[in-house]
Order: sequence, then C-alpha cells, then structure tokens
Amino acid sequence: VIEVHEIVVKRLGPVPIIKGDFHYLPKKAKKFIAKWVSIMKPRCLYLCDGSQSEADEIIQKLTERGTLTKLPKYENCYLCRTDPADVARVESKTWIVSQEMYDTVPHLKGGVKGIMGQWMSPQRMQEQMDLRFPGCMSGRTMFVIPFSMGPIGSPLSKVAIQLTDSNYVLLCMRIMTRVSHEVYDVLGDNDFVQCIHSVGLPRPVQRKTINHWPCNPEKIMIAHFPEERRICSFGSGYGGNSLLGKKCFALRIASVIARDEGWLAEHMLLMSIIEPSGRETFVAAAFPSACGKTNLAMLQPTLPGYKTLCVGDDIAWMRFFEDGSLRGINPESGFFGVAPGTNYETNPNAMKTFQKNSIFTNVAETADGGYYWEGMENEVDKTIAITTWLGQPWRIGMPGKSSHPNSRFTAPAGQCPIIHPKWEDPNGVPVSAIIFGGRRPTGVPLVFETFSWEHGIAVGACVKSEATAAAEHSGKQIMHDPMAMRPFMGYNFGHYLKHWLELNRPPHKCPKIFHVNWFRLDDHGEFLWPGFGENIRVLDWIIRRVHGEKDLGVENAIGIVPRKDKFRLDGLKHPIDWDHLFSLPKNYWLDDTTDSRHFLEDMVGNDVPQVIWDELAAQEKRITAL
Ligand code: SAT
Ligand code: MN
Repeated sequence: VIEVHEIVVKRLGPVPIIKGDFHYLPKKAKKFIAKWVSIMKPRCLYLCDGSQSEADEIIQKLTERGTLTKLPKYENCYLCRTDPADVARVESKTWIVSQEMYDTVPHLKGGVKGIMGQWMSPQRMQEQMDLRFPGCMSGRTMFVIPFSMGPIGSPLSKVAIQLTDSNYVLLCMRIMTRVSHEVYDVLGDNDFVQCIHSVGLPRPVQRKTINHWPCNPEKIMIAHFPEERRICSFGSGYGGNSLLGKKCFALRIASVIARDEGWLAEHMLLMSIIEPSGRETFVAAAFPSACGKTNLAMLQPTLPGYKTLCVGDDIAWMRFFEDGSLRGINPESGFFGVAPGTNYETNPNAMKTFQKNSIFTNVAETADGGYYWEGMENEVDKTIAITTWLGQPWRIGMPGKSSHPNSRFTAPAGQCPIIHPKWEDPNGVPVSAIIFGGRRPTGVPLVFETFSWEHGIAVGACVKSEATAAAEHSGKQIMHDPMAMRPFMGYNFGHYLKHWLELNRPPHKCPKIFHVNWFRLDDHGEFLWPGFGENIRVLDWIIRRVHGEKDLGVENAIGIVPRKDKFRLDGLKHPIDWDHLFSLPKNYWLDDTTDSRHFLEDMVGNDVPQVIWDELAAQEKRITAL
C-alpha cells in the first residue's frame, strides 16, 4: 500500500493506492484525480495501465463474486447479467450543461418540449451533482482509466481519463477504447476530457443489489459539460450511460470539439467495398441505434467477386484534409453490438469476432456454457436447456424471450475477420459517400441519391426511424432521429446543421449523400428487400454513382433512384417487387414532408438554416407535381 500524493493527503488524509504509481502521472491528471477523490471518497485507488494481468485480476474477482459467468464454450468469454432496471441508455436523464441555453438547444416556441437534447444550467446541475456525488464511492475502489479515442498519438485522436467504481465498466472500456499508460505520455501538460462515472451506490448500500450489479436507477444522471470537456455520469453501469468514451465523449462532447475545430463527430459506421476490379471505395453510414450499422459494417457480400472491409460500426470522426478529401477514423477499438438477430446467416463476421475475449451482457446461456439469444434458433441444439437473461429456465419454443432486446456483445475490433488493415491508420481512410437511413416500414424507397450536399443534409435532418430498444422508448412509433444524432447531440442542432452546410467550401470535396431503407414492408407485412448480405447490391449502385458511371439512375421527386436495368438483381434467391420497393406514394410523401416541416419548425425553430427550408420547399413542390 502506497500513500497517495500529498495534494490528496492534504484534503482527506491517506487513501491507499492498491495499484500503480501516482507520482508518475502528469500534473493535471493528479489534480483531477485528487479533486474527485476528495468529493467521491473511494476506499482506495486503482491506477489502470491496460495490461493483460490487470484484466485477469479483475475478471477473477468478478467471476468469484458472480457478476461475471465464464462461458466455457469459448476462450476468455463472459456473461454478465445486469440489474433488470439498468438495461439501456436513459435519454430522459441525459443532460447537456452550458452557460447559455441556446448553445445547447434550439430556440423553441413557448411551451414546446424539445427532443433535440436537454439543457440544464450549471447552477442547477451543481445542485443535482451535490445530491449525488459527495461520498458516492464510499467503500468502493476507484479505477483510474487513461484512454485514447483513436490510435494513440494520431492527429485525429483525443485522450481522456475516466474515473469509475465499476470494474465491469473497466473491462468494457478496455475493449471499447485504447486503455494504456502511454496515454499519460501523449497527455503531458495538455488538457484532456474528464470522465467521471459512479454506479451511485456507496457502501453500506441503501438499495438491494440484484445480480451483483450495483446501480441506482432512481438517481441516474448523465451530465455533459462541453465547455469544460467534462462528463459526470451517475447511477447506471450500462453501455452508453457508463462507457463514457462512447456516446458521451466520442459523440456528445466530440461534436462540440469538432464544431470548434472544423470537423465532424458522427454516429456512423465506416467501411470499404472492393469491387471485382479491385477498386476500393469507403463509405460512412448513419442509422439510429439498433438499425443494423454493425450488420452493414461487417456485411458478407452475396455478389461474387465483391469484398467488404470494416473500419468501424458506430462512430466516425471525419475531417477534410488539405487535398480536399474527407478522411475518417473509428475512434473506438471494439464493438458494442446488439446481440438478438445476430447469427451466422445475418452476420457471420460478428459471430467470428466474438468467439474469444468478449463480454455478453443480458443474453441467455445454454447448458453447455454458450451464449444464446433470439435469432440463434437454428444454430444450437433445439432441445438444449437455456437460462434466460433473468435467470429463468427456458427452452426454444417457450413463450417469452431468452434475452433482453438491447442485450449486447462487447468484442475487440481487431478480432473481426474483415477488419480493414488500415483501421488504425493515424490518417484515417478517405470517405467517398455518406449514407443516411432508418427503419421505415412504408413509403421510403430502398435507396436514393440526394441532389446535392445541401439536399443531402436536409434529407439527413429529416431521418426518421421506428423506435428501438437501445433507449427507454417503447412501442413501434416512428421517431424523428435527424442525422441519427438525436440522442447524441452536444450542442444546438440548428448550429450543427449550419456547421455541416459550411463545410461545402474550397478545397473540400464533399461526398455524395444517399438515403437507404432496408425495412420497407409489403401489404402482408413482409420485408420487400432481403437485406443483410444482399445489401451489397445497393452499395454497388452507390459506389458506381460515386465514380461517375453514366445513366445509372432516374430523377424523381426525392432524389435519384436506380434504373432497374442498371441495378444488380441477378442471382437474387427470390424475385423482388421492384415497383413497390421504389414507389413514391404521393400522399405519403406529402404527409411526410409536412411532418418533417413541423418537426423542424417545432424542434429546431429559428435555428434551422434557410438553405434547409429552401430544400424542403423545393422537395414539396416536386412532390406536389407528382
Ligand atoms: O448503449 S449505447 O448507447 O452504447 C448503444 C446505442 O444506443 O447505440
Ligand atoms: Mn450507436
């Protein structure tokens, strides 16, 4: 036991450091840690270095305690069941704090409750913090996690330090981000993003712990301070609430840094498509949570001779370089993917990625020590005994679900069989197309290209999707999710649109923008498009458009759609209803455009840039003329 550095000692007396050497840390890191030790009062400090022995030690502790269950069917894989009250992001308890309200949220008409982010004043937030953080780590170990988003030392990367009292969070952060002592060398005397996380259950506990998963759902609060580059998260141990490198930093805080520095932090996958000729094209695609970004990013093409490679499945940081090209990195180093629906048919590359060194959260377990979830019916012995995510005995065919719909796998990106050799290139990869999309059961064609950068942004601003289980929303309602960023905006969405629009300036070569929808249904409620590996056909059309191949499309009221004879339909297992798949029901689109207009008026108000209104008006005119 070594005693903490004198600044800590002065404030609260000795707090033992059970691992690591405090003296070695940069001054600003020491100060930050000391401050939060004095507020949260942990029993001891554990300075993480990212080594394997560190993971082994934590895993052993968690398996002994019962938080993790080893899945002996695979190598170094574990199952974690959370408290069933802590299973998804909690958007209603997520806040952005800024001095000026309108830096965070748009100007809205009186009485309108906005959905593009929640603002709280620094004063009010301080009151909320004071009700939660003082003493919140009492009796617990505080882990200090130095991490980099993006390859350590890359000009596109950013470093941060997360404090947490959850060892599950530490294990997941080690997969999802680059945890390393080297971060301190990069840091030097510079500032870093400050990430403070507590499960919010000091000892002795006031609330019964379920599944050895401490949390405090009634007091959940995820607060972002973009001006200070700080995140304070309380009460939840789950995913987007607690792995602060992910949505909190890489999207909410980073979107603000990106605005200030002239780049983009987006909720997008990054991948490349290699045609039989060998030509490689990179695309970025933004879909709301749980709409299949991971499946597209790891697509296994059905068209012979095509190959795809994955750079990232959730977040892209992109910047225009001096030669005008847009280049992007995946700031993460792992996948936190939705488990249900994933199988060797829909996403073989994901399945292969998580055969070792992975964590499964809120899935079911088979009697032979494997994972199980909805969608794996054909890949396990159908009679095998299963234990559900709630610990109940269950078998395939019984009522109810084996796994939570937002159950997840957490797996190292480097294990993906089609990970791009350049996925950690400090200069990123060149992005030639941007694709928006969502779950749209009616009206929206399989694919269309927008008419311009400005029209593409307008289309992105009107992205909608069926609600998913990734947050607390329920039911099948269609929700607006502009740019797939609604839950992840760090600043005023109108200013964000302006920022996007202003990027169209010399020498920037703005990529073409497309919209896709794999989820359109026929009159019997069946999907009109097979999706998954067959989506290569859509990507093929997109990249041929990008490279300027002639006569591929026809203009209609919403954009450019494929000419049927120029779209690869050969070899599809089942005939498709092309006319339905691409139809533009006039009344549907009139309603849809009106709905989008109302959404922008109500939720973004005066902050909508005029160019977006112009694009919408032009679209309305084209639809009316149908
Ligand atoms: O829980 S996360 O926010 O990390 C997943 C998602 O909603 O995309
Ligand atoms: Mn996501």
